[in-house]
Amino acid sequence: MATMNSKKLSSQEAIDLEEKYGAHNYHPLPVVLERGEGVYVWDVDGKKYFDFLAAYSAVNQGHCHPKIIDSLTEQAKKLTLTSRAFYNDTLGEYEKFITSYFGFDKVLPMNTGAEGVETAIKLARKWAYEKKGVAENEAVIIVCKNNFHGRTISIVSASNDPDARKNFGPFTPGIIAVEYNNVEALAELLKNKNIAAFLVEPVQGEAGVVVPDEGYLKKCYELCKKNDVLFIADEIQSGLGRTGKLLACDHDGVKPDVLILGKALAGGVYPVSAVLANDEIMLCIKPGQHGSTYGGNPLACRVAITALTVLKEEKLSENSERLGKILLDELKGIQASYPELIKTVRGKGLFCAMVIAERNGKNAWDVCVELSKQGLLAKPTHGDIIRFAPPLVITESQLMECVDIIRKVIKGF
Ligand code: IF1
Repeated sequence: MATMNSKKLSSQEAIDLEEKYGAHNYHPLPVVLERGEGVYVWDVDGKKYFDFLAAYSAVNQGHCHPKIIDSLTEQAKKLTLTSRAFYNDTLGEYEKFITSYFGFDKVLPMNTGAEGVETAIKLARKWAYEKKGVAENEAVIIVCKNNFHGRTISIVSASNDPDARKNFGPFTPGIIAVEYNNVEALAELLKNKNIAAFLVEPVQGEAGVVVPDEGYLKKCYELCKKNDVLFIADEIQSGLGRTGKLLACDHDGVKPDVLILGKALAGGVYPVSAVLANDEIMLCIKPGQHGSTYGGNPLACRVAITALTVLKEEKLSENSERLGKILLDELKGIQASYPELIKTVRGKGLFCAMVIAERNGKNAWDVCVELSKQGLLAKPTHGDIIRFAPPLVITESQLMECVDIIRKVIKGF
């Protein structure tokens, strides 16, 4: 009997395997992918799709970018992991590269986005006790309502999403929530002298690409500085060109005290996250107080250097800004033609979302299933929101092909 990894699986066989042997912690669209290149992915039957999710902004550079794959394979044949028990010839070079790329003194390398967020929370607490003088175990972190920062216990302790929290308690104390895009509400909470940090997504991704008012981030940053509170930007999804600037904070000219990166930091080929800060904050963590087996491994470093280089060389932030304007205009045009189906569209750069009104029992999921049949992959979030976030390497003509598919599917509803 042919083993599974030699016989070509049919879509249904692949789905059945996941159903039988995998945890049911996702509900994927019924599409089984086997290849990706640039803005395209192919399923096991050879059907070609535009990938308008880009692995939740992890493949901003496009699927299997040749330069990033070359860095991965070249380093993989040399040295993949030393652990941090020893030095190696790659980590220092990467640390120098990424800290000068974003303008910070130091970087703490981790693997997943959630680990990056957890690291930033630990840094903020350490700084609050050792630099701000908050009484031990009294430090408080302010997060925004409808945030998404990952799936660990401390991070879901900061969530107000019932699916993220139900029956995962008890929760981590010292975290309070403020309404997003509301400066006055933040000012009120900052009167508490035990606040260590304000943790914010410059554009809320999972909440459905919620773009705050112009100047919101700037005003929050100034309030944090006035109250000796760290401004922490979670740019894991909004960063690295996604909103049309290198960082979403750049739209407001804000330089965060702590910057968290992930996803496209490795162009979709490897889990790499990073926390950047200046010495006054970063040096609060001493040897042996934080770390990770794979954090900063040679493979991750080489891939991340190339992923960041590609971002700049191919001017992907600029492409995202230019084509994002076109995409938003086109989506607004479709909304104007079908106002009864499309409640609103919003976005920044190639980070857009469409809010679908349920009609004749059809919802955003049904729209996404039909989009997939027409060759465009997108995924609904929170039931009625469809996120449109293609790889930033997309061309204008490819974008217009996708707009035509979206218009055709919406018309069909
Ligand atoms: C899933 C969406 C969810 C993130 C921000 C930290 C993390 C993420 C702003 C954690 C991760 C991923 C996780 C993935 C689906 C996707 C996601 F927002 F992108 F759509 F879930 F909300 N900060 N977002 O967006 O990074 O630990 O995953 O590397 O969990 O289903 P991670």
